[in-house]
Amino acid sequence: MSSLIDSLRQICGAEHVLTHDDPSTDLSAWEHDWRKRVFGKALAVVRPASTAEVAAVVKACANTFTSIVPQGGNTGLVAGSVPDASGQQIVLSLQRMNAVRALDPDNLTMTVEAGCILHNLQDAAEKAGFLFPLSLAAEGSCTIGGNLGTNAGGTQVVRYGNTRELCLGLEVVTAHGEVWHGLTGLRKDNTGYDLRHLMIGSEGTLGVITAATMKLYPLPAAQLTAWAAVPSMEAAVQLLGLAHQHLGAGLTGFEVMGQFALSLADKYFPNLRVPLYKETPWCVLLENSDHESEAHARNQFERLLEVAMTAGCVSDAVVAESIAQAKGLWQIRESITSAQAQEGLNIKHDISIPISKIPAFVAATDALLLREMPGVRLVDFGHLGDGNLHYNVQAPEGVDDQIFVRDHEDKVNDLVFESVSHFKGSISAEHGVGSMKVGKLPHYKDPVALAMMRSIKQSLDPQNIMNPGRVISL
Ligand code: FAD
Ligand code: 2HG
Ligand code: ZN
Repeated sequence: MSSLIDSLRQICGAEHVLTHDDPSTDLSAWEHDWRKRVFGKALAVVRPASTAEVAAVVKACANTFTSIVPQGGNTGLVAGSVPDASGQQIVLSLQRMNAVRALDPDNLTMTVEAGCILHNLQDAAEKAGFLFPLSLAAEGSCTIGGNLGTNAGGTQVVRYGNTRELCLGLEVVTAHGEVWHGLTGLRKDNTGYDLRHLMIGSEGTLGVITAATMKLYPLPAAQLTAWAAVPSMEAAVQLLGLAHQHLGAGLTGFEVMGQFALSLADKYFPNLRVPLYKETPWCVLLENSDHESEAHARNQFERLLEVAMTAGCVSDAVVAESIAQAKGLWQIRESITSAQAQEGLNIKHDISIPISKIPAFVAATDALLLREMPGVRLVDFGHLGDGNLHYNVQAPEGVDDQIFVRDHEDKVNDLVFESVSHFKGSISAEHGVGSMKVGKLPHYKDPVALAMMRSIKQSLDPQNIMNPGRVISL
């Protein structure tokens, strides 16, 4: 192996190939996942600075049958970006590849390297007078390469789609170390299979994304945020329908949050002052982006809330009066993951269900879990506008969280996934499969689809060196 490490050092520079041989180097940040569920051991952490270096690293690994775990910001929630415990896998960190290569205002695109932090891309777009709409709570540390690798969703999908919908072209290093130059920036291209869509969401199992051409949008003239108390999940779905009807393409966010999820935000972030949640089972956060004016947006919002209150699907509501207030409301929504982690280890699900079936799914699954495991606490929240719920399960009050997760994770997953399957949903709407759901996929994915996935993996990565054991087991 030392000859591989020597080659990697020649390719990237010795200071960018970190190993355990040097006792003063701490690799742990690259070796465990964000939630600290998985602690692996890397053969080396390799930090290339260019596409040519990535290609040379992959070639060197292919020559020695060494497997590669691509890593961006390491904020993934399914343990797909950290090495296993063997000490034989290299972590390929894209963090040094963080340049915005070009911004084309007439084509409404920017071409960026995979290691760019999402928040920096939002900033770069805004400085040029545009909106890059991908937005998620991890945006301060996740990278666009990771967003593409997982086809991340976030809070603006209801209007702009997932990362997939925002991507026009890719540059990819294949499992053989060749470079596919696919940064076309074209909105139409029907010259055969769309390999871009194969790579997006493949979680590092088919190749390494080194750069991407992403869509930009005009900045809206005004963005208004409202917070509504709703009496039931049925009412939240009814409000979504009204919001589509009244706001049209202006509806850029529609998030639902259950009372217990908000109580955790209140408990751990009291300065955020969570409104209206104590007297209602659910609250909804809505965003209206308007290309006319703030007054127009406010009028639309007020009319929507008036109609919703008359229909009985909103019991109370506030519309943010300032940008600071709007940011504060979004901060509450985005603090839930962290608040839940502070409450203790929990069992996460990022499921999707046809929106019309979500009320029945929640009622049935809540009842099932509470019957099977009395006292479990359900932290339900998420992107109702996309039919995507974070249906998270926390230990009963007073029960040790680590022991609860150890003893109940499998059973909870089975109960939730069976219910998802009954309601014709998906066991992962946005976080992906990683290593945490790989064993579940054969039960919930169409067998023909799974077989096609397997043959694609075998044909593009015959040595199975790209993030093996993630997404699909061979
Ligand atoms: P990593 O965690 O480093 O990697 C994720 C996967 O992508 C791994 O399988 C990795 O091998 C692969 N990968 C990384 N870079 C590349 C590359 N260049 N080429 C090929 N494969 C690559 N996710 C959502 O979808 N929506 C949310 O709203 C959301 N909110 C979050 C909030 C918090 C607080 C946290 C901690 C996470 C959240 N996530 C969310 C999950 C996570 O942020 C996303 O999955 C994100 O896209 C991961 O980006 P990353 O750069 O951290 O990728
Ligand atoms: C979000 O929507 C993320 O905030 C994280 O997808 C969800 O913590 C979670 O379960
Ligand atoms: Zn989410």
